[in-house]
Amino acid sequence: ESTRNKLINLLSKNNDQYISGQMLSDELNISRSAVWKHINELKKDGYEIEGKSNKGYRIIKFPDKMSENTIKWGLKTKWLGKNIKHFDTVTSTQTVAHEEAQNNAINGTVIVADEQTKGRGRITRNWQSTSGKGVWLSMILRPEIPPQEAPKLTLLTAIVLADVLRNYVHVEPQIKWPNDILINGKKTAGILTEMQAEQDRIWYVIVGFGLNVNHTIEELPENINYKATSLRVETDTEWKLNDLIQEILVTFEKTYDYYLEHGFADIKEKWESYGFKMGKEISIKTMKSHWKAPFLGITNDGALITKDMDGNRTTLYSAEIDWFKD
Ligand code: BTX
Repeated sequence: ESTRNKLINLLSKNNDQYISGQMLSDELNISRSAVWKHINELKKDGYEIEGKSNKGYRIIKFPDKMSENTIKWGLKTKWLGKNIKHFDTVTSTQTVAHEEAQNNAINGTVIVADEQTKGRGRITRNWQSTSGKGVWLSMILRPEIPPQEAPKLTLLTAIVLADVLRNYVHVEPQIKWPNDILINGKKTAGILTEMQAEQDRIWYVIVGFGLNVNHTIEELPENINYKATSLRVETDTEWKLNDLIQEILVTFEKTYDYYLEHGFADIKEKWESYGFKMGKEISIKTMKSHWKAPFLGITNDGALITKDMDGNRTTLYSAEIDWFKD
C-alpha cells in the first residue's frame, strides 16, 4: 500500500479528532516534512484537510472525484466493496472483474471506472460509457447457489437500482424485462450478469451495471439519445457519483443477503411492482416470430410469463420486448 493511501486511511479513521504530525510521521515511517508534503499533495487533489499547530491534522471533506478512497469514505457495508479497484479508464469493468475473480479476488470485490472504451451490453451489443458521466461498475460475487439460480441476480440487481432511484433520486423507475431500468420510458441503466460455473457449482458471478448519471441531453450518445436518458436529464440535478455508488452498494448488500436468507419470493413480487407494462399488452420478438400479447409477470426463475400466438399461457426465457418505436 502506498504512503499516500496509508496517510488517507490514518486521517480518515480519525476524522472526528486530530492526529498529530508526529504520530503520522511515526506510523508512516517518514519525516515530518515528508508528511507535510504528502498532505499538500492531497489538498491539490481536492481533499480538504484542516491543520492546527498544536493538535495536528484531520480530513474535513473528500474530493468528488471517484477513487478507491472516496468510495470507501463513509461506506456502510459489511462485506460489499471492502475491496475496491478504481480505474480512470478501462476496456470493460466486466473484463477486469473476470481477471480479478480468476486471481481469487474476494466475494464483494468491486471494479469501477470513470470511462470504459469497450463497455459491453448483452450478446454483442455495446454499452456507451462516457468519462465521468455515469457509474460503470462490476461486482464479483461468490454465492453458494446452484448455477441455474444465477439469472435471479440480474432481477435482484434491477430492483436494487430501481429502489435507489425511487428512494434516493426521487424518480419513478420501471424495469423492462429482463434487465433495463427506464425513467419516463427511456433507458437509464442496464445490467449484465456473467458467470463461471461447473455443472452444479458456481465459481463466481460478475454482476455489472451501467447507470447514466450526469449526461446532459447533448452529451448522451447521439445514436441512442431518442431512447436513453440520464438522472441529470430527468431531475435537472448533478449527482455525486461516490454517493450514488454508496447508496447502491448498501442497498445491494441488504437485498442480496435477504435473498440468500429468505429466498426469492419477495424480490420477485417487488420486481413485478416495478415491471414496465405489467398486465398490459407488449410486443414480443423471438428468433422466429413477432407478436402481441399481455405481460402477465415473471416466474420464480425470472422467465417472462405471457401468451403464445394461439393465446395459450407460456413462459419465455429469451425474447425481446419491443418498447420503443424506432
Ligand atoms: P443491453 O444489451 O440490454 O443494452 C445495450 C443497448 O443499449 C445498446 O445496443 C444500445 O442500443 C443501448 N445503449 C448503449 N449504451 C447505452 C447507454 N449508456 N444508455 C442507454 N442505452 C444504451 C445492457 O445491455 C447491459 C449493460 C451493462 C453495462 C455495464 S457497465 C459496467 C459493466 N462493464 C461492462 O462492460 N458492461 C457492464
